Amino acid sequence: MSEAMVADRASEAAHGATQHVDVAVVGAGFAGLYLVHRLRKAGFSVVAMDEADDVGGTWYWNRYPGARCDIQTIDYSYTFDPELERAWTWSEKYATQPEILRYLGFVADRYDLRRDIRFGTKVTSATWDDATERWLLATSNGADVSCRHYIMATGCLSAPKPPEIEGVKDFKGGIYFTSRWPHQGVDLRGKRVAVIGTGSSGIQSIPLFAEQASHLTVFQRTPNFALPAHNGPPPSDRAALLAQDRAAFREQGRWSMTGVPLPPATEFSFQLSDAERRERFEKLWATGDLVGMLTQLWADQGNDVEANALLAELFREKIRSIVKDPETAEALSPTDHPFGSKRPCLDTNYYATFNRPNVTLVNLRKEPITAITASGITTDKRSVDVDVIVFATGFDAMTGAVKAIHPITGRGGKSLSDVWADGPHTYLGLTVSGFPNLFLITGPGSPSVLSNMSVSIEQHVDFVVDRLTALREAGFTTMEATATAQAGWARHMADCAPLTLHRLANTWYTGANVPGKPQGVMPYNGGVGPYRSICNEIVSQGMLGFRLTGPSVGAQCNDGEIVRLQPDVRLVLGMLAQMNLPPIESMGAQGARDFVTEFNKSRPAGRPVGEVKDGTLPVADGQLPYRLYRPATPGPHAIVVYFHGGGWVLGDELSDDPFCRDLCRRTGMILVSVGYRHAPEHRFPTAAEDGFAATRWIADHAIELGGKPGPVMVAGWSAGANIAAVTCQLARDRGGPEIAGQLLVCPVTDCRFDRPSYADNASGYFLTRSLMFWFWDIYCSPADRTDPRASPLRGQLAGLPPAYVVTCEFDPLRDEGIAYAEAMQAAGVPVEQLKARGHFHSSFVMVDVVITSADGRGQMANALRRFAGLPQSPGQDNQQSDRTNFNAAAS
Ligand code: N01
Repeated sequence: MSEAMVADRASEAAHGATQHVDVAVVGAGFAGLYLVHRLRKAGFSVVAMDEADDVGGTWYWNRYPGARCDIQTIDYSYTFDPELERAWTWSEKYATQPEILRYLGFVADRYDLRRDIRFGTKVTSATWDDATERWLLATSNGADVSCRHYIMATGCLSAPKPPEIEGVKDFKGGIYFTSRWPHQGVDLRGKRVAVIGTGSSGIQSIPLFAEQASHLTVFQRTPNFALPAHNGPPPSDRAALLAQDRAAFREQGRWSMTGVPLPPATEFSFQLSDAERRERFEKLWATGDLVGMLTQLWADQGNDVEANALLAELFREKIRSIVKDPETAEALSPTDHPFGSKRPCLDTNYYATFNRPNVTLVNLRKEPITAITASGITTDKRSVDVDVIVFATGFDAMTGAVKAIHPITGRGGKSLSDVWADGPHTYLGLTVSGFPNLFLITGPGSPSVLSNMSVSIEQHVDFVVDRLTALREAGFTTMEATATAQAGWARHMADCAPLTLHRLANTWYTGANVPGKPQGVMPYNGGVGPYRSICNEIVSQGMLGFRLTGPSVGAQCNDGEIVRLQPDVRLVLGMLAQMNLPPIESMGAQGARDFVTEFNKSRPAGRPVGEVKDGTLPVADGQLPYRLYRPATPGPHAIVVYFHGGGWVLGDELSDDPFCRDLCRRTGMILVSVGYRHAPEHRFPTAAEDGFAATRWIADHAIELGGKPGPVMVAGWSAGANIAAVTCQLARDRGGPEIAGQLLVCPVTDCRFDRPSYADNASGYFLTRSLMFWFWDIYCSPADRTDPRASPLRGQLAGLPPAYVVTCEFDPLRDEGIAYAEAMQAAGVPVEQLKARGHFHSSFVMVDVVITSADGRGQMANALRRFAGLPQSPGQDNQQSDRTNFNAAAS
């Protein structure tokens, strides 16, 4: 932009005439600065506004003693310009607030950004004008602004939360908020100081307050997990990695789950001994790496309550070893939330501070604050007189940062506050249906605060500026998320919930810290890399979910949902696609078997059960191997006879090992996985007859196997479910054994291939139509296929045992599974169905890989227990019950 234009704009602002720009930005922090830089480079006229007197955003306001970042500064930096990276060197592993502020000032100077920023200026309202297709902004200082696009770079933690305690105004001493710390600092020497709040701000500042105050009283409602930062110079190993290949290092961060290039742990908690787990923990404790502690101990630490409880206990041990007074140590030990579900803190001497004679901890769980008085703070057990109260009570996070700033009125006079009355609704955390040309940088529904913010900010800014540029080139003037896309994103966010334990804590992530705020996990927990790939896919699919309009080009709307798969299924399928495997059917039977054996070696080992025992059982013309899984609980147990998947050609009694272990643990029953014989060596009806014979033998030898005598259950997956279904028909017709119930997971039930699921899911979901053709060809000649022992849907269905039928949306076998369930029901068989949305054929057997299928396996386990006449197992049926499991694991 020419100097003359800048001068014009400045004079417009000064004289109160409306300032016309292409893009207006609120905020001059990390996001706002990069926006101004990129928009300008792309040729847009831009103005940014910030209430503060200078750049910095959150780092301008949060100047309390001890304020630092908690992502290593090597990662918490801009990466868009290698020259900038070379021009700035951080002095510490976790930089202090003054250094970060200096960095942002340096960036502003380097790119001459301040000339397009109006400081000391608040936007007081924003209104969309349909006629001009522009946003009109009223400001607190100088000219109003008219802009085509309006971008909120307001940060996630910029609206401080009120203290919500009676009597604050009566207090005669000094009151300070960590989030609005006076620029000139506060002299606490010799003062009696109270701090309310023990989140990151409290935990960082308390040790420094304690060094100055004559006495410090810490009022703690919820103890938090804190890890020593061990601050110092940036670690040489990571600096060397960066120096070695800066571009690769940064790219790895962009595609990682957290925005930090650290490989996640691959071994599971149950694969490590106590000593190994402790060693890993001690190493990270000594390193002081928060992201490492959150991701690198064991693979299930972030999504499994029991695995997480092991880690939480190691933290509590540390607290007990540092804090001398046992009662104080206990009060400081978090037990009400899993580690990582609330933002853990990085500290310097936090726990040791409570050994100082001038520091007292007041546990508000035992003695709540009743009031703030003229002289101090009163709980229901004591009054503490103080000279200063520091509120480290946090923020109205994510939505407060957008809503609290000013009224935003979109299309048709709709207010954003009304639209968000029951919680934030967004598409990608970036746009809101009904609010054209409005963008939220790192808004609710994007990885934002669950990631390295600098990486997420750059990704959002790049996405927005690239889209605005493409829009301009194509002649479009508006861009708006559709209602369908937005609803789909909400569903995808809900689908992501089981991937982490954030839903189990009452935190600012969920809105629970603000009384009356609607609750739900607000940031996207599906990972930075996956989120980036979704954004890219939106573009490659012609701006899926956006309506674009322009005066000369009309309207374009490619409506739809961007992610219909479960989030982890999407990742698994993406990885399989990247492997570029030849079709399994091209490998030949033995080649395919070898492939499956090799492939299974890389999956997570199954979880421990009481006992695993191999044996053989007789059938008419030979012996079949089996593997028995016994629960750790005292027997005798009910027995489930299990048939593995593999299209009657592949697999064996070990090939569904993790699934069998999981069902054994969840049901508390014995699983006997049968090694029935395969085609082409043994074609139809060998597998079917083996299944029946094995079930009869197992039922007859239940007591020998340590099981309960009486009816057994049968279960199977895919072709194994076909055998289970056939076994139930044969047992009914051949005088037993008695079967109490059948669990059929993605069963093959018919030899017809013209149901819609065969067309819908013909390829791309691992089990393909052509693979099914191949299986059928190897197993069974066309003439035999209508035999109910091959196609149980064609058999008599009355009088079969109760069934639980599981089908997956993205599976060629979906419709025949549903058809079998419906036909059995029509024949009077009690049937329950689980139609698994977003899942594929292998979802339920990929234990500890497809995390979102765990809930379904819990439901299957409860179905088996119902068949056996056993009470329902608590904590199996839905995610809510994770709370119950968490409480059990924590106690
Ligand atoms: O705020 P918080 P914060 N009576 O909400 C307590 C980032 N950050 O400013 O947990 C009594 O975490 C509240 O108790 P409870 C970081 O992402 C980063 O500390 O609601 N107590 C809690 O203990 C962080 O997570 C850094 O029961 C009351 C505390 O106040 C986020 O900002 C540094 C209360 C608030 O903790 C927010 O951190 C600082 C009441 N009425 C912040 N109301 C870095 O290191 C609230 N509390 C980068």
